Amino acid sequence: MPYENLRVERQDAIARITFDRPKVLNALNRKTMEELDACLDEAARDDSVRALILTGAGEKAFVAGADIGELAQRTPVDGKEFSLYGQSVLRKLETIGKPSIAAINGYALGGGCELALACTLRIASRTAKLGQPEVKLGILPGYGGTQRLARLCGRGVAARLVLTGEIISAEEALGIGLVNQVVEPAELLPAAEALAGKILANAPLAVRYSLEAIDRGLEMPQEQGLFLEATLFGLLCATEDMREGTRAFLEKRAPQFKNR
Ligand code: CO8
Repeated sequence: MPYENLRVERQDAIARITFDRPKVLNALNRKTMEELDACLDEAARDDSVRALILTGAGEKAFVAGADIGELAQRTPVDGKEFSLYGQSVLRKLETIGKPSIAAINGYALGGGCELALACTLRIASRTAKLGQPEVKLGILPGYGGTQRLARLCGRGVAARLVLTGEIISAEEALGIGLVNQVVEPAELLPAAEALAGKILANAPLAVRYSLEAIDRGLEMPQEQGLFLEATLFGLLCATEDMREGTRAFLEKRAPQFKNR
């Protein structure tokens, strides 16, 4: 489906979603969130899509946040509604059952940083800048930033970035675990594709349930998370791909996974 503010391209099993409003540094307006919502539904339905890469159009920004022009008009009631809606779209991305990689090519601020946080993994260009500057606008990160940043990088890091609104470099983001890897700008998309390729070489159901165990497990006490892990482990023992993966190892050959 063609979108106004997103570009979606396919490369084999990878769908690349590019946020494409370069005049406003790819800021997220309502239309863009609705398009992302629809695009994720499409990706979820399409079994041939097995990984997502999210990036920004142009050289300057991944996504510079929610659209401040729209934000300025929010009332208390629709501000809450819009925050909940955006959270639900990012939760859809997080729980789609397919790994997503944020290829952060420039500014990832506010809602843009929160978008990256909802992805499974994050690779940044050396020139990228990240931060949660919402407090400078009199708001707080309303797309899950206070929750995901604290879970990913710890309470101290979240408090520092959210309360100061400070914008940090890709290298610093790497140091605090906010991104997984930093590469030269020209290497960003190839690195994201290579990372997706490494995941796609593995048994699809094993990848899917691993993601589920990590994501749902984080919401549970460890005892229950361990039980979930064992249950999903047992489920994978019933798959053809588990037989194939273990047999291929013992026969010293590459496995042929079938997503069954
Ligand atoms: N929204 C709308 N327009 C934007 C945004 C944005 N987030 N960011 C940049 N733009 C526009 C600028 O207004 C400018 O437009 P114009 O050319 O018409 O003047 C154009 O993009 C280029 O930007 P700059 O000229 O400012 O470029 P600089 O290189 O000087 O600066 C910065 C780049 C540092 C990225 C700067 O643009 C900036 O600070 N942008 C805003 C960053 C920000 O505060 N982001 C957080 C927004 S709040 C948020 O994301 C909340 C999420 C939760 C929402 C909850 C539910 C509603």
